[in-house]
Amino acid sequence: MSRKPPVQDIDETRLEAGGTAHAAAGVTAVAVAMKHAYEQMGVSRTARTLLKLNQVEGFDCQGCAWPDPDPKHRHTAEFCENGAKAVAEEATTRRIGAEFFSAHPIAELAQRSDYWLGQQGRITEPMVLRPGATHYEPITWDDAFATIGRHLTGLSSPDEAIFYTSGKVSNEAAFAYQLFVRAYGTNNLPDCSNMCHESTSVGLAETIGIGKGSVSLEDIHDARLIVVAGQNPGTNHPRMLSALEIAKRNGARIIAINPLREAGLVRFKNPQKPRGVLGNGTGIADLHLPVRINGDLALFQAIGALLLEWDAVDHDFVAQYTHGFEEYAAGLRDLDWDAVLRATGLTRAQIEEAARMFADSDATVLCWAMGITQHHNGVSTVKELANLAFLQGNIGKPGAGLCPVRGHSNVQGDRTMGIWEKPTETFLDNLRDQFGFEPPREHGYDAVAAVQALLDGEAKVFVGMGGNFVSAMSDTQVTEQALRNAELTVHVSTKLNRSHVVHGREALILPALGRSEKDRTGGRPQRVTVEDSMSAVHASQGPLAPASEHLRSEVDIVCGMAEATLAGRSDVTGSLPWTAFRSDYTEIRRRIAKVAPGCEDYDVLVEQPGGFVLPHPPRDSRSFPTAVGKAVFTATPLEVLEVPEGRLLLQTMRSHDQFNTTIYGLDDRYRGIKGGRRVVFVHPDDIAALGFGEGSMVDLVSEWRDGSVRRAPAFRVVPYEQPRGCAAAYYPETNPLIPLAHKADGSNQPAFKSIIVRLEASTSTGWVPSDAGSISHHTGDDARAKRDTDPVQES
Ligand SMILES: Nc1nc2c(c(=O)[nH]1)N[C@H]1C(S)=C(S)[C@@H](COP(=O)(O)OP(=O)(O)OC[C@H]3O[C@@H](n4cnc5c(=O)[nH]c(N)nc54)[C@H](O)[C@@H]3O)O[C@H]1N2
Ligand SMILES: Nc1nc2c(c(=O)[nH]1)N[C@H]1C(S)=C(S)[C@@H](COP(=O)(O)OP(=O)(O)OC[C@H]3O[C@@H](n4cnc5c(=O)[nH]c(N)nc54)[C@H](O)[C@@H]3O)O[C@H]1N2
Ligand code: SF4
Ligand SMILES: [Mo]
Repeated sequence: MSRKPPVQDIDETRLEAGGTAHAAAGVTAVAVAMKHAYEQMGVSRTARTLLKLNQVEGFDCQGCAWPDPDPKHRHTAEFCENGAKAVAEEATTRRIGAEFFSAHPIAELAQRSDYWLGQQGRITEPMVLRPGATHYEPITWDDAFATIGRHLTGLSSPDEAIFYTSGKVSNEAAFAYQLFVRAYGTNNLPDCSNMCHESTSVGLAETIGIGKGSVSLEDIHDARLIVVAGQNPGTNHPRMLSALEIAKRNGARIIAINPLREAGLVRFKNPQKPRGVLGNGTGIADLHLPVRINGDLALFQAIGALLLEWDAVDHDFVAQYTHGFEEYAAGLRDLDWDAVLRATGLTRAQIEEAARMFADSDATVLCWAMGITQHHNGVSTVKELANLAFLQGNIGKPGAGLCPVRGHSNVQGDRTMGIWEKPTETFLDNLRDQFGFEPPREHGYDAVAAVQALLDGEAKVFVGMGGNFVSAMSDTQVTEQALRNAELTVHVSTKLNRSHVVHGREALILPALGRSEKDRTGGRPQRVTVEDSMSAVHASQGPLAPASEHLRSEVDIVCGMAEATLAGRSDVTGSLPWTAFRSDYTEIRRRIAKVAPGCEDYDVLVEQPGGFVLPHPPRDSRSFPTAVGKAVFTATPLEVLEVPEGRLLLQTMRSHDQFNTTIYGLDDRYRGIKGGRRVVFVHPDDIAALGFGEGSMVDLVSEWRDGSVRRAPAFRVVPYEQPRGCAAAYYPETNPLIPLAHKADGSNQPAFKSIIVRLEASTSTGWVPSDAGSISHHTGDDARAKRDTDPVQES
C-alpha cells in the first residue's frame, strides 16, 4: 500500500480485458473502497472521515446527487464504494505546493493525463502563471484577487467574462457567486448542468412546469414498476441499488433500458446486509431491453401507442390535469412499427412485454440519466417519458413520478441558487429588490456558447468555480484553443487538472477547502447546505483539518473576487454584504430565503436534522405551472438514426473508476477492464465484420457534414455484448470526436452519447496523451460525397 502519488503516467500496454461481472457491490466493493481510502488517507483518517459521511451531523458525499434515507433509517456506513473513493480523493494526505510547480514546467504538465495530474494531491496555496512564464509560481490571495479585479474591470463589457460552475459547489458559495457575477453585470453563468441534465430541465419545464424530478425516496420504495433508462446506477449512483432492492422486496418490478447489460441492473449484493455478503444478492431487472443507442424516443412512443391501443389510460387524470392529449394520441395512431424496430433494435414482442408491465402497474417511477439526455433529440425523449407518465396518471401520487437522476452532488442546488445563464424574471426581480441594483436581463452563454465566444474573441476571461471545463467539454482541440485565446483563466479548485495546464495568457489557481474539511471562515465554524436529486436540502459540515492553512472556502474566495472587482462601483458596492457573508453563512441563507423561489424560511428550515424538501407543485398538488396551467402532452415525429454501412454508433460513458474527469484508478471492474482506459467495446460480430480482431488497435474517426474529420487515436478493441452497430468507450478520451455543434435541439447539450464513427487500424502503438485527437477536413468532391453518405452528423 503506497500513499505516494504515481510517478509514471498510464501505461495502456498493461491493459487487460475480459469477463464481465454478474452482480454489483458485495464484499469486493467494500475491499476496493477501503483500499482506495487507505492508500489516500491512511487508516485512522479513513475511519474518522467515512463515519461522518452522509450523517446528519456530518458532511454530504462529494460523489453523486442520490439522496440520503431519512435520519431514522441511516446506517453507520451510509455510503457506497464510489462515495468512499470520492471522499478519499479529496481527503488524501498527498499535497502539491510551490516546490511541485517549480519542479514541473507547464509544458511537461500539459503532456500528463488527468489521472496523473489529479493523483498528485491537494493544491496548498494560490498559484499564478504570469504571461509568457513557463511555470506556475505562488501568489498571495490579495494579489490574486487584485489580478482578477484588474482584468474584469478592464474589459469593454461584463459580457466578455464567463463564470463557469461545476455541481459540487455549495448553495452558499453558488448564491454568493451568482450575486457577484450579476452585480458585475452579466448572466454568463454556464455550468456542468449544460452538459448533463439540460435536456431534462428544458423538457420538464415545458411539460410539467418545473425542471426537476417529482419523486421522493419513499416513492421508489413504494413503486409497482420502476423503469431505469439510460443510466448505470451500479457505478454512478450505487446507493440507488439499495432503494431498488427495497422496492423489489416490496413487490416492484424493474425494467432496465440500456444497450449494455450493466452489472448493477442485473444483480445487487448489498454489503450492508448479511444476505448481500453471504448470499446471491437480489436480482434487479425483471426485463432488460437492450435498446439500440438513441432508440429510446421510438421505444417510448411505441409503448405509448400500445397503452393507447389497450386503453391502459388514466382518463380522469388526462381529462383533469393535462393538455394536448388528442394531438399526442393522433400522432401515435398509425405508428410506423418498421421504423420503431429499426430505431430500437428490439423485437415487437420485447416492446409489448414492457408495455404490458406498464399496463399492469398503477404506480410507475421513470428514472433516467445521461443515456437519455446526451443526444440530439434528448429534449424530445425526456418529453416522451413525461407523456408516458401523464398517460397513466403517474405523477403527483405515491409510488409514481418522474425521476431524472442528477450527477454532481449539488448540481440541482446550484440551479436553485441562480447558477443559470437563463435566469427567470422572478429570480432577477427578487435579486433587485433584495440588493438594490438592477441585474442584467439579457441571457448569457451556456457551455457551448461560451467556447464559441472565446474562439471568436468575444469573451476574454474565464473563471471556473470547480470543475474541469477543458476535459469535460466536447471538441477537445477546439475547446483547448478557446481557453488558450483567453487573457485570463481562473480556477477555484481542490486538485490539479487539465484546465490548469491549458490556460489563458495569464492564469490563476485558487485552492479551495473541500467538503470534508472544517470551515472556519470568519473565525467561527461554518456549515454549508446542498440539495439532492429529490429536492431535499440539508446541511453539511466537514470533520477534517484543512489540507493547508492557506486554503479558503469557496464563499470566502467569491467574496474576495467580488470586493476586488466591484470596489469602485458606486451603484452596487454599498448594498452588497460581502463582509457579513463571510463572517456568518447564516446571512447568506437569509438572503437565499428572500431571493430563490421556493426557499422561503430557508435559513430556519435547514436547521432541522435532515433538512427539508423544497416545494414541487406537480408532486405536491398536481398543479402544473406551465403556460397553460396543465401537464402538457407533446407530439414528436418518430425518428430513426440511420448508420451507414461500415460505421458504428458510439456512446461515451464512465468507467467504474472515475468521477467525470477525475480518474480514481484504471479498472472498470464490472466490465472486465483492468489497468487502462483506451478501449472501445464492440459487438463480436461487428468486430469480425469490420475486419478487426479482439485486441486490435484502432483509431476512432468521426466525419461531419461540414467536411471535418475528427480522430481519437489508439483504442483497444474489446468484444462486448450489445446491439449490433453500437459501440462504447470512455469519456473524456473520446471528446475530441464530438464537434461543438453536435448538440441537443432545444437544450444545447453536447450529444455525447451518439456519434457515428468508423474504426481505422491505428498507427500508434505506444502511449498517447489523454486529450490526443486531431481535426482535418475533406475537400471538394470528397466533402460532397461525405454529405451524401452521412445523414445525421450535422454540425
Ligand atoms: N462513480 C461515479 N459516479 C458518478 C459520476 C462518475 O463519473 N463516477 N458522474 C456523475 C455525473 S456528473 C453524472 S451526470 C451521473 C451519470 O450517470 P449515468 O448516466 O449512469 O452515466 P454514464 O456512464 O454516462 O452512463 C450512461 C448509461 O446510459 C447507457 N446509454 C448510452 N446510450 C444510451 C441510449 O441511447 N439509450 C439508453 N437507454 N441508454 C444508453 C450506457 O450504456 C450507460 O449505462 O453520474 C454521477 N455519478
Ligand atoms: N464525452 C462525454 N463528455 C462528458 C460527459 C459524458 O458522458 N461524455 N458527461 C458530462 C457531464 S454529465 C458532466 S457533469 C461534465 C462534468 O464536468 P465538470 O463538473 O467540469 O468536471 P469534473 O470532472 O466533475 O471536475 C473535476 C474537478 O473539480 C475540482 N473540484 C473537485 N472538488 C472540488 C470542490 O469541492 N471545490 C472546487 N472548487 N473544486 C473542486 C477538481 O479540481 C477536479 O479536478 O462532463 C460532461 N462531459
Ligand atoms: S450513492 Fe452517490 S452520494 Fe451516495 S455514497 Fe455513493 S457516490 Fe456518494
Ligand atoms: Mo453530470
